[in-house]
Amino acid sequence: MNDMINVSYDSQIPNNVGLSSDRRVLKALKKWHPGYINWWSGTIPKQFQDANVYLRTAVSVDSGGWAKFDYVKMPDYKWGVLLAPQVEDRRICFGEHAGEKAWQEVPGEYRAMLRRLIVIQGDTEPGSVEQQKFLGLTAPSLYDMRNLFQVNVEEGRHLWAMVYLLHKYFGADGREEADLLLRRSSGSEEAPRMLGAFNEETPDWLSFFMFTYFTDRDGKMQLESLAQSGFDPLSRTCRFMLTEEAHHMFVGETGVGRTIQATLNAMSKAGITDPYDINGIRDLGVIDLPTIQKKLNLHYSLSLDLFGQEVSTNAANSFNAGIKGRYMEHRLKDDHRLSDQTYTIKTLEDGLIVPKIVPALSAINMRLRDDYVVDAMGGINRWNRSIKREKIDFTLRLPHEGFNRSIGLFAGHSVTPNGEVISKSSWDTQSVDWLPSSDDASFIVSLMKPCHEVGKFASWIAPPKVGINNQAGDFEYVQLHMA
Ligand code: BYC
Ligand code: FE
Ligand code: FE
Repeated sequence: MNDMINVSYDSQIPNNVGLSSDRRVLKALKKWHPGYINWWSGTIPKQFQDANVYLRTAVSVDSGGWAKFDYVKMPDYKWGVLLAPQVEDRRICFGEHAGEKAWQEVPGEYRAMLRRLIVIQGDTEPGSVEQQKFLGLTAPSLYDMRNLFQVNVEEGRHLWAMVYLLHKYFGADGREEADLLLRRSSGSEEAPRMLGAFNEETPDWLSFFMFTYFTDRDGKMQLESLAQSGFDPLSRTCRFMLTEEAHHMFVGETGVGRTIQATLNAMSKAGITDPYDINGIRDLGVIDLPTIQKKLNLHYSLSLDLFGQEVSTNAANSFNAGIKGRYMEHRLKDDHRLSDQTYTIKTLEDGLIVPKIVPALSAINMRLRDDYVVDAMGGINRWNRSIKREKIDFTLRLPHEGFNRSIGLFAGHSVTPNGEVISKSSWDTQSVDWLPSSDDASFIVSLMKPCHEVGKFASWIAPPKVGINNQAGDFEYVQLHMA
């Protein structure tokens, strides 16, 4: 059993899938590797490729201690193929195959469906690195710069994880898809990334924190539901990815939290109690809370789009097939087939938002999104507690699910953050109050001055409470100037 846990570094690609004895896949991955390094070097600016970054590397899949921290140059990072240990006699726990043995190979009838989901998952990972590629240049501290690069190398590893599945289980078309994953590019006209949110810009660090809070959390929910998959290698790889994902959301939650804290500290010092004294607050070199709310509105609504249509036959089919389950499927107490159950969604009828009862099977995407909203509330409540502690009269809120949507039942409609349906012309005049305006954007960008001095932080963000791997406050997380 131990060889399932220990990682083999005997070949170029650290792995616990016995790559060295799988000549065919090893060869395919070695062929793919230069293209990957080429993509990485072309994405992350050169000066950071040469820096020593204090990174964690996955060295085992043992839940007790899977990571090792050390200085690494990013192009030398060991992007490995790591799957959670195989569970003996694992059974499919939902859909029409419930109770059957999990598949170790791809069932022919589900090949296209599985490949599509793996490709979509794989496509988001490099997409996010591309979106974040210039942020190193304006990092508010070396601590934050290190966190950015940690997230980036792990998203790179998640791409490897999907590419491994494509090479191992999907033959020639899998190889072709793996190549295409390096060919598409975030925001590109000709070959954009597959899902909307991964073609948006991440122009500043507050966007990065909102992205890792809201969009990486979609990643968590999608990985959780793929971790339920009857296709065992997919399940195992997603389970291990989830251990890394937790840190990405930590970076997001604490990043937004520290931004709020710096604002509160500056307001208190200057004796400002009105959170809407925008100019007074901005003059202090911090981001006012209403603007933070607008950034939240934007990234939340973009992330809701990632759950797909509220009513989806794709989702029903992949649930029936045992390919993609619900969040925590194994803990749910029902028949796990949903043959005659219902689920309530919201829809628009005659300009009003009303509840609608639909077959539960068709509402799998909606259900996952509802679970996501609950999950996303935790951090919001903690941010609000810190605002309350300073006695500032302001509460951050998640906007209505219909706000600013491009996918699903609300796409093409104008819905306020409070859930009021309004005309297109009212939207056009009022949306500057709800989404970052170009003025907001240029103000935030004006704060994005690099702060690369050891132990120092930019004005707009408070230092973290604890260091990475318990390092002291003056730890040099990134060594930029090499002798
Ligand atoms: N943008 O029936 P529907 C992460 C398409 S994030 C553009 O609802 P389905 C990460 C859809 O493809 C997690 N197109 O589809 C986070 C379909 O097109 P076709 C990524 C969209 O399949 C941060 C059509 O509309 N993983 O890991 O039920 C950093 C009908 O839609 C969008 C996954 O998403 C969109 N937003 O649901 C790094 C898991 N939404 O095929 C990484 C795998 C829908 O009819 N993917 N469409 O031409 C899935 O499970 C599903 O594909 C989706 C969509 C949930 C995304
Ligand atoms: Fe990821
Ligand atoms: Fe992530």
